[in-house]
Amino acid sequence: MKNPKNQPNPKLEDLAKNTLKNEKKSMTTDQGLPINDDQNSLKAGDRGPSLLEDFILREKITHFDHERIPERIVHARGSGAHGVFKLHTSLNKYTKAKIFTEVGKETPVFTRFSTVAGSKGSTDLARDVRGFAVKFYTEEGNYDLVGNNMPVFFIQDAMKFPDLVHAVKPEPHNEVPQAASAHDTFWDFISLMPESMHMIMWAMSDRAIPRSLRMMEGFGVHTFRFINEQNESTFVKFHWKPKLGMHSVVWDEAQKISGKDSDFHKKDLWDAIENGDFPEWDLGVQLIPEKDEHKYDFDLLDATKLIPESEVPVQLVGTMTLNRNPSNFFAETEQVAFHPGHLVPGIDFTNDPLLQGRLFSYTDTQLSRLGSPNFHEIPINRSINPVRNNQRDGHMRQQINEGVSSYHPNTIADGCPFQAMMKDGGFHSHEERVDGRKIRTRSKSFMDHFSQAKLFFNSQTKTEQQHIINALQFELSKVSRPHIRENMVNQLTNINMDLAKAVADALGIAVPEKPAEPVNEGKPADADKDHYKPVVKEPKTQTDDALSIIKNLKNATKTRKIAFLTLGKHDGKKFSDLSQKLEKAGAKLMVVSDGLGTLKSDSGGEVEVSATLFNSDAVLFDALVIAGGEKNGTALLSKGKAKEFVMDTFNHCKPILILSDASAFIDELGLPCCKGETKSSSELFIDTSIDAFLKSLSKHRHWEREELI
Ligand code: HDE
Repeated sequence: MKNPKNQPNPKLEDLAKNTLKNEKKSMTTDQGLPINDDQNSLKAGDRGPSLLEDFILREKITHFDHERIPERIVHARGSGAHGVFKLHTSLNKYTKAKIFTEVGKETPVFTRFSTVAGSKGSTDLARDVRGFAVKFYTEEGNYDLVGNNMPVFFIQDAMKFPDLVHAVKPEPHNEVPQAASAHDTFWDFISLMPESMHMIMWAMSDRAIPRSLRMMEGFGVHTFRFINEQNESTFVKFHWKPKLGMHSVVWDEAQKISGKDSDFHKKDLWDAIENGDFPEWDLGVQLIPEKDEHKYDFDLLDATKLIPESEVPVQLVGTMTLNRNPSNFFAETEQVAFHPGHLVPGIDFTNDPLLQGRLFSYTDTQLSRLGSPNFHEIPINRSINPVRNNQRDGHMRQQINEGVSSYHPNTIADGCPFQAMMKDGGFHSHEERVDGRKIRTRSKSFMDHFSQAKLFFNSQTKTEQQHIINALQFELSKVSRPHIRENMVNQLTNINMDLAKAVADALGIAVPEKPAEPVNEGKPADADKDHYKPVVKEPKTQTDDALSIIKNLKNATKTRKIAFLTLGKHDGKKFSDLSQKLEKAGAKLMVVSDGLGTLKSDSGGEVEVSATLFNSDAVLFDALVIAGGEKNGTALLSKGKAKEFVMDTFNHCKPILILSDASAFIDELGLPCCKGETKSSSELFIDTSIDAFLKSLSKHRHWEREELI
């Protein structure tokens, strides 16, 4: 099914009004004057100087000169899509927000995924947190859930955000490295901030290198509040769970994809939507009654903590489907302005000091990025509930307010616009009781920095733990100042001694016998030392399976891309069997050869080549089929690129299917699993039947192969 691209989502006609199709009409200047010559500037004589009078040239060049707007300070690189959110379970006991109470209701959404550290043109496959921001266009106004693909954050208080971002961004003297945390300033900062340790476990895990934006979870991160009709509050954490399950790439693959196709995620999302494979996520909530605020061994206001799903299960309430690509990247994905403070009645904040700071930052940043307090009038940001207030004028104002009254109260306009009663949807902040001293400090309940880092590490499979170790080894090996590496290893000793030792060994440094005294420089100059002393303790829950990707594998083959590598005549019957079975499983078989065009099979049939060994690469596919036929085997062997293709697929633990007798080729490559063994024993890693191959495809990767590499 093709995406019905020109059908706007319900209630977004407003956006559509601003679109301009390429019609068969003449071009005009910005003033609507038809242009006769768009090729030549106005000159004094045919070889003479250009004339200042040329208003057409000046308008065109001036507009061009001003095409760029400042990129986002963080989350600059993004990919967006339109869709709908459909509720299947009412939460009306907890919230009056209509998006979460009216079962069956479809709310239009625009979702933007992003990396955090890199600039707008940086690679999609950076090891990084991913932004996961959803704008719900509700009848009660826009609601933005501006989250990430990891449920916790690096810091506890907004005050430290500029420091964190300065540390991870390219170093200021030479603007290096781009979109990478593997450098001194990042690890210098982190090694002094034990509160970052839990997030570091996530950021060094495979979550930071997703296979696809469609295959990652999303989280609201902070604890929010739901408010019901009785004005009762319930704490809530938001989760997005991808229907395709989670899937990540390996680090070597990520680095290669960054070179081969740095738009890998952007294109993957776009293509899936164009092909009608609409990505879907279930929205889940963890609900915590107000009375349980202090029940946990961590503070609900601390954004470096999650609530284990084993303690508070996630209840799924609805599904988001992304079903339409933007028509114009700049107009929609670039100009969309999210803000955690874009709320609807029934949802409110908590006093999480990270969230509180964000409530200031997002409007402020739009002012410099989009240039005007009228950024809400840009089509992608418009509320579908008409905007009526006494805010006026400013740069690029679109709305034409009629009448003479621009104040409230008034009699001249019959008191309009009037304030909405709460029963009619007027927003009313939750009346939380607050009294305290004016004080710049952090609650003592925020000082346990290691227990959830331990919980995360303990909850991973051996393979995933090894990936975390590998990531830390890689990152810290790029740090040039030895003391930073040592500081970091010392912090790691408080998470897990084996982890610290494995990292230290790779860095050639000694690891302390027992956990080192954790350093905390994230404290005021005159701080009471005991107050800020990190509490090192064991997590109450020892493991939580929800934290592992591998333990939550969904047998998903849908939208997987499989390379069919052939250079000679392939077995036509096997090819069609295979492509039919894969198609049934929702996967796509793509022929890779040494040139484009069509290839003949041994039975005379023809197949179209999708990619070549030179314009593509193994890292851009999920699995590999090596076509059979003796000639094919010899031909493959003669190509270094073909060998590299197979080796990479093998080393990245992806399923490989060898059709009939390409075995000479495999023997020659000397893949560890096959060396000196008979062909049949190699089945452990290389499947030989289509059904077995499909099964291994749904498992994503053969991690056991990593031990052989
Ligand atoms: Fe953001 N963040 N952030 N952030 N953030 C921005 O807003 C900020 C934080 C997140 O696709 C900026 O429009 C502060 C946590 C996403 O457009 C800026 C703090 C989480 C996006 C900003 C945080 C996020 C942003 C930059 C610490 C996960 C991209 C451009 C108090 C819950 C949204 C912009 C998009 C973007 C500030 C921490 C998520 C500068 C001050 C925690 C997904 O305003």
